[in-house]
Amino acid sequence: MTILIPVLGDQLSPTLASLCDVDQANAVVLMMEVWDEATYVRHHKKKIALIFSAMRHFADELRADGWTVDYVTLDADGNTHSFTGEVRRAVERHAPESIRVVAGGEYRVRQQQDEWADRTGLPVEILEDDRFVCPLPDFYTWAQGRREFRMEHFYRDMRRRTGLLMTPAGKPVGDQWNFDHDNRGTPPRGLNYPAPARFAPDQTTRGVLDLVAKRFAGHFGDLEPFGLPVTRAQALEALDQFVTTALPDFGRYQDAMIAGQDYLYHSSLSSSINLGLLDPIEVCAAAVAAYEKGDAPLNSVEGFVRQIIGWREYMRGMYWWDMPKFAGRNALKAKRPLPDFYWTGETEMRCLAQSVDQTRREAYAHHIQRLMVLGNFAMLAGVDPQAISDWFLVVYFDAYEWVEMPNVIGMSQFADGGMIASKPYAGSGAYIDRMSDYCGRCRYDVKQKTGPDACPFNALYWDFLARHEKRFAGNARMRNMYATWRRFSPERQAEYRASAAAFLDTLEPAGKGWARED
Ligand code: FAD
Ligand code: DLZ
Ligand code: SF4
Repeated sequence: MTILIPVLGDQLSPTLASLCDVDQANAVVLMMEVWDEATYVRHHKKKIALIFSAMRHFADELRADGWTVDYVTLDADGNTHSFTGEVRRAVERHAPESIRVVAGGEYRVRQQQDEWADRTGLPVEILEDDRFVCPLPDFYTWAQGRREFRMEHFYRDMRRRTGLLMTPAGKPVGDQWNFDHDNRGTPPRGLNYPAPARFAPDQTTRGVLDLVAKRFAGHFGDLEPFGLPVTRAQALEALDQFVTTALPDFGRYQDAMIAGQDYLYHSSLSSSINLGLLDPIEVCAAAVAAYEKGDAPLNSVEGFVRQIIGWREYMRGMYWWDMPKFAGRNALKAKRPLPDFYWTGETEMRCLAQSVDQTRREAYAHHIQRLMVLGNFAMLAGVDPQAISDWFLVVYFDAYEWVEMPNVIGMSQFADGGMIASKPYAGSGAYIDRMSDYCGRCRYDVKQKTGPDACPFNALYWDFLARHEKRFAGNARMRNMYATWRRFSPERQAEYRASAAAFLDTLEPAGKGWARED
């Protein structure tokens, strides 16, 4: 009774549901490098190398554990380029009686899995992905009938469900659910910033780097140097290093941005968590253990745990709750093409140039760079949400549609009309200046409001509010901003709008073919 177990590229967990309670002797694990997945958007070179290298290492580990693994490399003879084609070929090779697979993380992949029974003539068991804290049916129960969704309410349920940072009496540790107000610090100059753990490529990774250099030369981003964790052992080492060196200050400096400091106190563990190398609960437990030993303060640990069992789970739930409609949402009717500098980094706006450059080198930018620089600019400029969503999906090493899309379409662009966030994350130059050291050496003056030398974020911010006054003026959280706008004289308002229009006119649209094949 042979059973075929396809394991997808982001399912690299030894405890994966499809690998549990199976007789190894009668099972074949199928892993596939497929062209369609590497090119449906033209992912950053480093991201493809990360996924292929982690897949190859995971296959070796399964073999060492006694599994039979059929691993199809990208350039294997006869590779059909698609999951479904490879599953059919594997059925011909192994003549299994059934197929067992964990549900794909992305809507597109899940639709393909639904066709496998018809396409192979075999029974296909699709298992719930239990590597998340909140099973999807529970999320739907939570969401059903709510007039509005708020992460904070959901997060409290997740704290109760996991028991993380809860007292035996069922109260939040520290008598507060959320310590975000302590998390707005700017690091003093000259700190010794911690660096995340990085690893020299071994022979397997070298092979993948050669393959990616050859086959994906035209994709965005630098392939080397490459040092991301590609095995569970490396990911555990990176977790340990983060907890010891960066977690204590994670909370305080969570929103800060410093030129040349790519990671600051962030963990960069999203690549490992999203691949399945680390379990989200074990990551949170390591942070909570540091708090309990007195090695990290509560504001840092609570903030970190909230990102994982709060935001990460909430985003996944919202994606599945609203797909496929979510992908096409455009509540603000934005239609500007993506500016070219998102790919080239060629802009005199230093905050954007720095963030794009770092993204090109590392396939990484931290949350505030993504939200308040790269995302904020696109929303203020009225960029088509699908175009900016494609960009985010291409460029980050942790980007899979289930987490990228709600963060971009929802949180950063407000294209979902407020399902995910209660107000748009819009900020002027003053916000970026407060949270970063970018402005000091920028060609634009952050203090000037209009004119050719003024920071473009300033006029764009007011222009955005003016464009969407009807929608947002009644929003209690935006009332003060609209009160300020209305206090400006009509001439001043016109100056802001003209300054924004003049700047928008200078934007070059991106060349074709960066994100998707033409
Ligand atoms: P840390 O700051 O160290 O946070 C710890 C962990 O919390 C992360 O590793 C991640 O697993 C989780 N986390 C934090 N914030 C979020 C969030 N908003 N949603 C989901 N998980 C979160 N995250 C992705 O994993 N993939 C994406 O494609 C992605 N795209 C984003 C796009 C935009 C516009 C924005 C605003 C955010 C996006 N995020 C995405 C969320 C967040 O920015 C990244 O998870 C984070 O920057 C990863 O870096 P880190 O591991 O150093 O995070
Ligand atoms: C992102 C990605 C890439 C680049 N390549 C592969 C691949 O060759 N094989 C694979 O199994 N998965 C890959 N992935 C991840 C998928 O696109 C997709 O996100 C997951 O399969 C969803 O569970
Ligand atoms: Fe960015 Fe404006 Fe600051 Fe320049 S002045 S770095 S454009 S926020």
